Order: sequence, then structure tokens, then C-alpha cells
Amino acid sequence: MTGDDVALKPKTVTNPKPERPRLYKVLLINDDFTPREFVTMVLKAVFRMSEETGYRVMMTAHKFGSAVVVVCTRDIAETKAKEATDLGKEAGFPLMFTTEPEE
Ligand code: TYC
Repeated sequence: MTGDDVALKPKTVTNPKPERPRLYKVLLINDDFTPREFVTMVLKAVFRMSEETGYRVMMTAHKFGSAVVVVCTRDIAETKAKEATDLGKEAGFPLMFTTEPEE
């Protein structure tokens, strides 16, 4: 037997498109203790925001309870959220950044 007579299964999926990686939001959560200036400083340091953008995002969380800081891959979102939360912890503040998948 040479194998020449084996019927090949027709290909059903031609060139499947590569899946786009799922995106995650980093959320800033309001609290009653972390000073506004400190929150703005963390947003500038970790998320490279300008003073104006950092202040605006901080005030959005302050008024509404939370604010979207950035949308990115899961890996980057989790690393940045931890880095920013740790800065608050080191300074003795309950500042919290969380991540969640985008719809
Ligand atoms: N609510 C805080 C205060 O009045 C400031 C603050 C804003 C804290 C946003 C956390 O995510 C936050 N000092």
C-alpha cells in the first residue's frame, strides 16, 4: 500500500482569522480616605496621564464611585492595577484599582 489512494478530508475552514485578544478595563474605585492629590499623582505616575487628565479621572471616581482608567490587554491591565494599588498601600491608603473584561 502506497497511501496514494487515501481520500483527503476536504478543508472546511480556510484561513481562520486570528482571534483578537480580549480587552480589560482598569477601574479606579473611590474611597473616603485617599487624598485627591495622591490619587492624581498615582494616575500620572503609573498611567502616564497629564495633571489635567489625572485630575479629571480622579474626580470622575470621586463623584460616581468608579472611573475607567484605561482599556488594554489582560496582562498589562493586571500589572498596572497592582502597581497603582501597591503605591496606595505603601503610603497607608486604601486606594484600589481593579480589572474587568470589556463587554
Ligand atoms: N474621595 C477621596 C477624598 O475625598 C478622593 C478619591 C478620589 C479617592 C478617587 C479615591 O478613587 C478615588 N479624599
